[in-house]
Amino acid sequence: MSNYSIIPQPVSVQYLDGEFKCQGLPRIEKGEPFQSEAQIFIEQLRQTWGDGAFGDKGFIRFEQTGRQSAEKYQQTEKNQSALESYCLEILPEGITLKAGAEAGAYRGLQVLRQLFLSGFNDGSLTIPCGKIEDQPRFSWRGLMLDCSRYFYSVEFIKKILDALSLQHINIFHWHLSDDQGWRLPVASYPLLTEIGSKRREHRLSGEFSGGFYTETEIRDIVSFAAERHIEVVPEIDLPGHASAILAAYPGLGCTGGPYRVEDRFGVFEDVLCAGNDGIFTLAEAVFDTLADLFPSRYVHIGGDEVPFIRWAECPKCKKRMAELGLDKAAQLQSWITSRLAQMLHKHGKTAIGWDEVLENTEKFPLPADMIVQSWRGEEGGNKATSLGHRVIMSPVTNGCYLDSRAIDQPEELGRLSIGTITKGFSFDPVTKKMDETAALLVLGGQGNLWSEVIYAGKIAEYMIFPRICAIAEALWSQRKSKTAPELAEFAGRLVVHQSRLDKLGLLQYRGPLG
Ligand code: TNX
Repeated sequence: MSNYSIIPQPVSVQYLDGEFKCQGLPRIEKGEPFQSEAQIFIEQLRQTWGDGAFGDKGFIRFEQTGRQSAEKYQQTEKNQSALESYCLEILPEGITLKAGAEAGAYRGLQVLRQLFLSGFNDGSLTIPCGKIEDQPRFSWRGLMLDCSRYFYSVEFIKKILDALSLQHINIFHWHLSDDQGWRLPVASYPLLTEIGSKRREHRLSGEFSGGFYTETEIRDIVSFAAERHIEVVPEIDLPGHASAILAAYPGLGCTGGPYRVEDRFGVFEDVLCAGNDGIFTLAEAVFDTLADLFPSRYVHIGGDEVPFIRWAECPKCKKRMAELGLDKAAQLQSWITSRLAQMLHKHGKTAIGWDEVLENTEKFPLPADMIVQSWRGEEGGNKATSLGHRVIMSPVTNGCYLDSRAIDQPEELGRLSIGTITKGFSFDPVTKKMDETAALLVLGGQGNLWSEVIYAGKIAEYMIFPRICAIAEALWSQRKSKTAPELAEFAGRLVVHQSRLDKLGLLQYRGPLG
């Protein structure tokens, strides 16, 4: 190893003379601070190399520099990046990790894990000496995993979360409902999981398949993620993409059904009936459950791809429109969005919605604190920030859609569009149209993996890795210029990094960067 080849690129890397060398993996200092982070780090090393790999020499020491309390930095997301800053000093006599807070210690340890993954060979560790100082550009660096179109096991989700944290991904956006399956147990609505979690699977000759996560499993995932300083943001998609809800409770639709948990993919005309108060009773029960299970400050309420045709023809929806003084059925969506956001306020949560929530808001403007996730391009982000909303950028046009093909070849896995590694590397969540004020409203961005054709976890790995590495670099690294030599430099680091990901047992795309 002649250079570190860290992904995402740290703020500053300074090489020093000499090497840190030891037989076996180095021992780690016991005692405060950062014990929980150290413990996870040891488990990660053990996972890769087994118990026998630890030697009795070498040393990693932790230092806490001027404690940064989360409370102090809570006011703005920008300042939160200070909580994730760290400094690593690698000298011949030992390694020192300095951080002000636990999150920073974890990020620093993941960089060390990267250096171990490439520097530990044949039972001995060699790392060039140097000093790394680092902190993130954005506080929101996410991956969305669609667990509705296909259901993934708890073990698989943990594997992915652990691997994501190697590149400092800190948000797991968990898509828990869609037309093809409902994954959240809600005590007062048992049919959501009894009926809504299973669908016909044509790949298995029409057998019913699916599943849901139990409360215990959800808490397990949330705490597994929290130990890795990843926040889990649940999404329940309302009022569209709701076939699974309607199959369970047909009275919540405009026509009364019959409905089925969809076994096809696309956008369906049957959505929750805007004239039926029962949809808010259901939402309240869902939000109660989410508030109990997820400590996150945020709940994603979806809002994408809602056809208005049923509302336009439904007597109950027409009555609602008249009561509210609306001129078109589409405006019912913004009414629903603002009610849901207010309901979440009572739980102390902030709503996030896909960029469609910006539309038809003439009568019911979006609640000021609502966060918009731009996906159809950058326009949603531009418009939302111009209205003063915070945004999460994950435009399909900029390499953020991991269900797209990594290269434009018919043999490649994926669908709908092309999302190359180069595009992900070049992605900047702050668009050219945003001024300085708008830029301050950009929390960060995400890679999104929709799973219509991702029927196995192994395929999901291939779609996520290594594209998420390019996206993580775009979200963490301070560098905004993405010229050809910079891409070539990234490509060099990526070769080294992919061999690390191999050691974690991940199936990866290895074709052209595009
Ligand atoms: C659009 S992105 C959707 C999803 C699909 C995806 C396929 C978004 C908010 N909605 O329902 O799975 O396209 O790329």
